[in-house]
This record gives sequence, structure tokens and C-alpha cells, in this order.
Amino acid sequence: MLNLKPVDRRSGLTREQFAEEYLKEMKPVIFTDLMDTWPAKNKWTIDFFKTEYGDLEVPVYSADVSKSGKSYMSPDRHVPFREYLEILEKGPTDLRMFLFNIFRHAPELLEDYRTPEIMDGFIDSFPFMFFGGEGSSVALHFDIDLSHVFLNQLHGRKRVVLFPPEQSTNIYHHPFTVASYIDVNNPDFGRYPALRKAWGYDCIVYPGETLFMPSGHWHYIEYTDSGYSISLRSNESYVRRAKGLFNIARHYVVDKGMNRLMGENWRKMKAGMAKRRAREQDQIPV
Ligand SMILES: O=C(O)CCC(=O)C(=O)O
Ligand SMILES: [Fe+2]
Repeated sequence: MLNLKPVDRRSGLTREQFAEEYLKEMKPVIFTDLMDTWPAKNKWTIDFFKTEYGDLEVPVYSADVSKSGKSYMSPDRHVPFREYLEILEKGPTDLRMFLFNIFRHAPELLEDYRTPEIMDGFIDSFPFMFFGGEGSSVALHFDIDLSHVFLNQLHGRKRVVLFPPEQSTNIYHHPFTVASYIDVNNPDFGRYPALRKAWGYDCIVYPGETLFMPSGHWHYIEYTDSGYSISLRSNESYVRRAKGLFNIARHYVVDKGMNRLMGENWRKMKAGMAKRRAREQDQIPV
């Protein structure tokens, strides 16, 4: 069994309390009231999106999205938003919709949420929404730009498993990427022995709640129900912002390029590197 602890659930946190107990500690927390002032909280229902934006063509992704080779990170197809929402309602389905900037097409929606006042440094660009069907999941990863993520759950429940960045070696960070080799639901301790030492968190985020994922935290997400959320990002540190930009540049140049050139072999090379790192760090005879 993986060593996973629950995440605190808090309401009425002040900026000072949040800074002291969570931000400084880089500790995740679920806010039960951060979205209380948002019109979106009750307004952004499935019917609302169907009625107002049903004709928008949206890119949908199936579970193969992170497979190596030519289709790496490209959508399966485009469908009218109405059709995608109907698929979600019928569920279960592995179809997800993200990397689509709905706000570019519907800027009026920007009026329906508020930038949290709980800390400074929110990044002012258009935020992303994430849609997924019941049973779909998002592979364990960390966000390459190294910002803190405030995951605001609007519809359906999500299970989130988190690991702090210091656990990267223990969970077999896939070199040059933001991915890990481990399967959170079926940890293979034989193959990945350092995993026994890993620790993290496991929680369910309910609609109306906001999960704070501190910078660099690994997250694996399971859509308990079909649903969607909006992720807002913040980064109060210029040093960390610069590191994030460097990561992005390296990712585009190294990983995408090597993936194009070597496909499956690049994946295998990275797997070897991750095992070696864990072995060297832990001096576990494997
Ligand atoms: O909720 C999701 O589908 C993915 C969210 C995520 O990875 C993020 O906000 O960084
Ligand atoms: Fe993420």
C-alpha cells in the first residue's frame, strides 16, 4: 500500500493563516468556501454550457493522449461542445477536454469567477478548464511551469492523489518530462522498490471546493463522476517563475524532439534513467 494521508479541509482561512499553515509549509489544503463569491458556482451547469455554447467545436482526447509517437498530446477529434457534454452525461467515458481556451471564445465567462484573494501572484492569463467523463483519469504528473494550482471543482467529484516534489525520485520521475512511471492504483513495489518510501496525500474534491496544490506537487486525478473544474495558477516567486520557464523550454526542445525522432525507444531510455536514479539515491540492490 502507498503511504497516503488525507488533506485538511478548511473554511474561513485568512491570508495570514493560509500563508503560515499551508503556503510556507508547501502543504495542500481543500478550501470549502473559496468559490462562494463566484457566479460560476451555480451558473455553470451542463445545461448552461449546452444552451449558450453548444455549437463551439471542442478538441476531445481519449486515454491514449500520452502514448509516445506521432499522436503524442494531440486531440482525437473535434466535436460540438453540446455533443461532448451529452457523452459526459451518459458516462462512463475516458474522453476528456482540456487545452481548449473556452474564454477566448466566450470572454464574458471571465466575469463569472474571481481571482482568489488568499495570496498574491495569480497569473493573469486566461485560465484553463478541464472536463472529463466518469471513470477517466489523468496520469500522475506535475505542472511544468511550477506554479501553485488552485483546482476549483464546479461539477462532479474528483479523486486527487498528490506527492510533494521531494518524492520525485521515490516515484520514479520520468527524466525530461513531467511524468512518473508508477501506477497509483497498482503500485509495483517489486519493479519500483523506492516506492515503499514514498509518501503523499489522497483526497476527494467535491463541487464547490478548491484544492490547493503547491508548486511542483505531483498529481494523479480520477473523475469519480463526470465533471469539470477550472484551474487558477499563482506564483509569487520570480526565481520559481524563471525555473518554470526553463522547464518549458527544455521540454519543448528535448522531450518533444526526442519523441519525434525515437518514439518508443526514447520512452525506454527514460525508463532506464528513472530506475537508475532511484537506485543510486537509495542504494537499493535491484
Ligand atoms: O483536473 C484535471 O483534469 C487536470 C487538472 C490538472 O492537472 C491541473 O490543473 O494542473
Ligand atoms: Fe496538472
